[in-house]
Amino acid sequence: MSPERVVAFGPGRVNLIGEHTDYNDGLSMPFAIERGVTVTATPADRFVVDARDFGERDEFSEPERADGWRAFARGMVAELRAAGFDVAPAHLEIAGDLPQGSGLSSSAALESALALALLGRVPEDLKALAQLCSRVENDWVGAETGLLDQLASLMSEAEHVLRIDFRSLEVRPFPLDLGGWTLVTVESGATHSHAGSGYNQRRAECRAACQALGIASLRDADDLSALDGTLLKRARHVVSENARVDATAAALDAHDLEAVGRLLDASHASLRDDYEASVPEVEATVERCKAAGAAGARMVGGGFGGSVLALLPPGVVRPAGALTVAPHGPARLL
Ligand code: GAF
Repeated sequence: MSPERVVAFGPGRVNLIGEHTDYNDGLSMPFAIERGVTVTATPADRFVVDARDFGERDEFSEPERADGWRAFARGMVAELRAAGFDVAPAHLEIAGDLPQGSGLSSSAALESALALALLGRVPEDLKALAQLCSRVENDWVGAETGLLDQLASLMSEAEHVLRIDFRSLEVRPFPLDLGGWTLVTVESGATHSHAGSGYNQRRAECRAACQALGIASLRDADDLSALDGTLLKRARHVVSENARVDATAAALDAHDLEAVGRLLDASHASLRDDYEASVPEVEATVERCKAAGAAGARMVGGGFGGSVLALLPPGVVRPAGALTVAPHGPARLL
């Protein structure tokens, strides 16, 4: 770290479409939003981490295991060092305007801000950094999440969604031209944590479906007839969601936002019925958005709570509590 004070910002993300596809070698279309997490680092004798938003502190010299929010900074120091980076002790102050557990990826926002603050620079290989952030979440925090949120937080571009192919790891910016339409998120009021939700169980079910089909990943699945029950439903969601990402790209190309709305609705129905990742608060929020005139509305992120993303045609009044979201730039030093 440079001897001076470093301030780093990591944005949260919204995923336009392509949910629970990242750990299945599939397709997604996320973008970074304006809100996120800021980490201020100043040199110190040992690591002191202040979580300003909830008034808690962690202190350590060498990173050992810890629960909850403490696992992030400890894991980040350990993983950066394991990757060969020189990370000096620092006082880290964390603050943000992204509600925790809202499904807008406060975790990846924190990870990318911590990484840049501890490094004091933006490294060249952002995909490798995304993978490192993901290891922090998998191995230290205990959530078996994929790479979606970290790639979105670290590689987004203003006015673009990222079209990500998780098999090739190709990340391609794709213009998001909504004309007079707007995207909003509405918190359902049910907060979630990946480590404590059904998320890890869904991953295990996808692995079991692959085993039953004799394939390496659900990206390779075409014939699902060997499956039934729960595994059939999980695999059907992943296969149909990948197709919806392609269809959304085509609809955006054709400036057909009504079609994008229908695809958001179909994504939600699949997440609710096949992936069984919804909860009553999310259902009520989707209904509220649709009743307000949204062309499409769906749960965003891992589910089991969190926020709903809605696409509003021109002239539709934003539902109460809605936050307008648009693609912003990636994690950066301020
Ligand atoms: C969460 C995870 F962190 C992502 O990796 C992704 O799986 C997403 O849920 C669902 O698409 O945000």
